[in-house]
Amino acid sequence: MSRSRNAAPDELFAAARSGDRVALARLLSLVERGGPQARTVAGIAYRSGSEAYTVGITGAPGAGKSTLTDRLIAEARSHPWVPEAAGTDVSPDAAASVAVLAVDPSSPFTGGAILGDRVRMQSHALDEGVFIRSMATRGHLGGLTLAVPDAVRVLAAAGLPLVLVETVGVGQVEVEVASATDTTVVVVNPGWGDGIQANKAGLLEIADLFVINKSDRPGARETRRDLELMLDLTSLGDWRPPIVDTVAATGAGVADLWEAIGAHRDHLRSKGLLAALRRERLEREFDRILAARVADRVGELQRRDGYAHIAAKLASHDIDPYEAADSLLAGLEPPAPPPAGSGAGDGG
Ligand SMILES: Nc1nc2c(ncn2[C@@H]2O[C@H](COP(=O)(O)OP(=O)(O)OP(=O)(O)O)[C@@H](O)[C@H]2O)c(=O)[nH]1
Ligand SMILES: [Mg+2]
Repeated sequence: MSRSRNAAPDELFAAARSGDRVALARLLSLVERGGPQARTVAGIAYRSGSEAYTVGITGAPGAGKSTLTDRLIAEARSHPWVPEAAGTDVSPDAAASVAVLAVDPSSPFTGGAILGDRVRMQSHALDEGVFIRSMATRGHLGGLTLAVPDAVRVLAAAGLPLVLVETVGVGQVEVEVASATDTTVVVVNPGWGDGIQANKAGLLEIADLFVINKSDRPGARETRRDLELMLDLTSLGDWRPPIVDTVAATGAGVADLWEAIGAHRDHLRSKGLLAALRRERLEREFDRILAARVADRVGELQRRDGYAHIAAKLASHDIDPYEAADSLLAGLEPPAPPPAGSGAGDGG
């Protein structure tokens, strides 16, 4: 156990692939913490080329996401999928495992909500094939929107074929995290206007599937009607998000939900859409990293001595704000290439 404390990342990966959960937890902690070690770990995971199928579960606080996730774990364990591409050194146990990432973008530290999530998923505490991990923002550049894909790739590289990502809340970051999955499940509750709230929060656009959880309460039919109406008004591709009624508290409807998730996965796979979707996602991730890097560089420029000089010239009306920005940004540009014939070229 204490062995993983000082182990190098590739040793940790080897251990994680053979089923060592302490090693896996350590890898995820490294990713979450950010910094050079996170980069090393994320790099190894990325280059392994391993992919896990990801299912995002999102919706308003208290909608029943964790209870539902707990039920989905049971479904996934009793009807495991064939892994996409587990490595040869992955133990069979790992290949039939399920990982859960409980993500709370709103709280910088592991707080009450996540503790509650853990409690709600306690029924799998003794199942070696279930790996539950909560994630909050730490030092990761670009926050959780970037840390979650890294974490997913670490899980995939460890041989886990399926990752359920529960995100708490309905803000922009949550929507981004939740939609960065292969299948996105949006959970709503019965009651007047819940479907409309989901629409307002931007959840309608990201949903591959709707769940009306707590259908034991009145209003489920009206909520379904609202959602259908809104879907009618949305321009959809060749996938119309199905709406599944569940009572996560009892497990009713959860088998249908698992089936619907599988149907969406089959749809993506059969049309070659899955590869395209992942590629698009990767490009977005690249753009985000780029934007975060540039923002870092801008901050750096603002802290330089030259900044005060430019600001002073701006204040005395010697330069206008655009010129001020341009002269600061000039520091971002790469050094000019050597003039032709200087001998520093590629020879020839
Ligand atoms: N009546 C009823 N209650 C439910 C159902 N599913 C969950 N609950 C209850 O709803 C409450 C919230 O459930 P959670 O699973 O924690 O909801 P959540 O969406 O994960 O909540 P946050 O993570 O805090 O956003 C709990 O008290 C559950 O027992 C259901 O189908 N019917
Ligand atoms: Mg929860």
